[in-house]
Amino acid sequence: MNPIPRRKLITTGLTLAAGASGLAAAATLARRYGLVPPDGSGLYGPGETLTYAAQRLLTRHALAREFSPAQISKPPFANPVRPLGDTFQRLQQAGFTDWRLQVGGMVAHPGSFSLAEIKSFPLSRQVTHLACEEGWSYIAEWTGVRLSHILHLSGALPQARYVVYRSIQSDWWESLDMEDALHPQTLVAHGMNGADMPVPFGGPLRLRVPRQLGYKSVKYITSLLVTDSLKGFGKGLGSASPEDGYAWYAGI
Ligand SMILES: Nc1nc2c(c(=O)[nH]1)N[C@H]1C(S)=C(S)[C@@H](COP(=O)(O)O)O[C@H]1N2
Ligand SMILES: [Mo]
Repeated sequence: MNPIPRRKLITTGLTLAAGASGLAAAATLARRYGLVPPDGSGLYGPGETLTYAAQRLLTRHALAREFSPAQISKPPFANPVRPLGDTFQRLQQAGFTDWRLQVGGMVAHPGSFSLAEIKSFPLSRQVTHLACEEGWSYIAEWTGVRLSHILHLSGALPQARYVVYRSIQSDWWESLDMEDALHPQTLVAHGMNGADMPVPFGGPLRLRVPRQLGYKSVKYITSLLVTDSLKGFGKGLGSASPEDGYAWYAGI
């Protein structure tokens, strides 16, 4: 079956339902096609569902815009980062040689990678825009390995639906559906503007998700967990963001 007409059909259905009988009807339709985000219930649930479902149907495989090196912002803006704590400082003093990225959950080969291993993996680069929901943004060059490469190496199982990622800052955690996790521009980034990732920007290791708002690009990542359900994580809304009133899906 050719998926495109079907996708058009469903999207048209969603739009018509939203127009004719409100968001709740559109959400019911989205549910039927398995296009409900983890924060798709509750007060803002129908709106979140419509956004997510429409994006997934319309912008599949779309790439975030890439810029030329001449467009890189100087100096790039960095959000102020809270003090990172003793464990981080110890790792930093040792040049991050002991920094590891754990990979677990629904993978054939759970384990961990050192920073050096991650740096030895095939390098991707992109000049993209990072936008904070609070209004500031900048363009930078990011280098790193595709998240998809790490997921393939680890043998992510076919039942996988989401990847949860955590930071050494334990209150920052996020997740992506497999479409964004396997997206070619989604990187485990260790470099920025031609140098190692600076600490204020998330060094030594940061997830970079250029198709979503800045808060999905979590800094200081320490683990990836592959799962088929987000129910067991935090309040079950998919990440820390919806617990603070932000959307789980922050597509731009
Ligand atoms: N670990 C961690 N990751 C984080 C944050 C943070 O405070 N801690 N802030 C997030 C938010 S809200 C944004 S907008 C971006 C900001 O990235 P920047 O400092 O490169 O501008 O990082 C995101 N990742
Ligand atoms: Mo942000």
